[in-house]
Amino acid sequence: MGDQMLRDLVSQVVNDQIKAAYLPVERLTDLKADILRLGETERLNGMQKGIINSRYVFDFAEYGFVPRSIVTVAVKHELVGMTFTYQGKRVTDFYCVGQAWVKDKMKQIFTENGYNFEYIYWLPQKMLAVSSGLAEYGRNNIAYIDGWGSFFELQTYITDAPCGEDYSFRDVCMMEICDECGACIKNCPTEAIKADRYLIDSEICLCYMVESGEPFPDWLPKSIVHSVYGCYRCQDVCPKNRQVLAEITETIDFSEAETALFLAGAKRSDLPPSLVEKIDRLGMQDWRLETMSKNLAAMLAQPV
Ligand code: B12
Repeated sequence: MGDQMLRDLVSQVVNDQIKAAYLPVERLTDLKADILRLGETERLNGMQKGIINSRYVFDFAEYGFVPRSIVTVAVKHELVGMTFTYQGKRVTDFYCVGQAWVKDKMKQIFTENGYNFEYIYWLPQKMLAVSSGLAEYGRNNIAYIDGWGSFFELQTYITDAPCGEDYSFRDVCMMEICDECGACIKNCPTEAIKADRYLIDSEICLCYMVESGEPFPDWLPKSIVHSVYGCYRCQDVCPKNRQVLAEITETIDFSEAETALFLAGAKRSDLPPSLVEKIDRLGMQDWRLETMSKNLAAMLAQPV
């Protein structure tokens, strides 16, 4: 009865853009052991040690209920092209648009049925997605779903709704195609993806520098910055993403005046309504606007 109930509740949000998988919370203990073992057997950088030892949540006491299941949800990204024009130059990019309503809707459904339900970002999301059968790792250390490529958000929740026995759990695995391909390794602009290990060197991954509010480090050639949002170099050469990237149909053009506002570091409250409408279409969060200026400046400084 219980496990059917959990599935029924989650199925209210599942559609062709949203997939879900479930695990009993005890399975997280198995994953935790694997993760902590990593700390002993792998050369982890400071970021990875910090995540494994201090960020990942394995103790749920603060949530005020005893969780019985973990629900992992994958929400397909809609890819929307963007162009920025400034002083005669035009640079292109794209944005991964999410579906902001999913988290609130899930919480509402579970709460209305008498269960506790909490979203937790700091769970090992890719590992949960892969071990529950929702996704597979790619060589670039992000997760892939057949037909969606790597363009989706992972969401992880705990609930006291029981999971039952009808779930799948497997060892983490990488897509077979990655054994021979190596395209992401070759195309990584900072050589963060290593041929001899599945973990990337996350501290030199361009995304990290692009997403950070800090100025670019001196060693980083600004000419490799190509996105206001992160880095796509390992994803845009991936054969598993070819189809999804070919399907981009909508593009939002930011005019000279709008691009100038971004370059000046304007906050949301400084933007005219027509521009707010565009960034809301993309679901661009405020912290993205904070890093926009430095990233756009680097993109626009490149020769045409
Ligand atoms: C820190 C972080 C980053 C860092 C470091 C990423 C990294 N790959 O190391 C930076 C800032 C660089 C980053 C970049 C990006 N990120 Co990020 N990031 C995270 C975050 C917060 C934690 C991931 C992490 O570093 N965990 C610690 C490490 C040690 O764990 P791990 O990488 O999973 O490694 C495990 C495996 O190696 C596994 N393992 C053990 N044995 C074996 C054996 C085999 C064979 C394999 C394959 C694995 C394996 O055990 C390890 C421990 O869990 C997650 C959210 C979350 N809560 O999980 C999002 C997340 C992974 N990021 C996400 C995204 C979208 C991105 C970007 C694509 C954003 C962008 N467009 O620029 C890029 C992709 C860059 C890349 N190639 O990874 C998504 C990924 C969705 C997906 N399709 O997988 C996530 C899940 C956020 C979300 N909620 O959607 N990210």
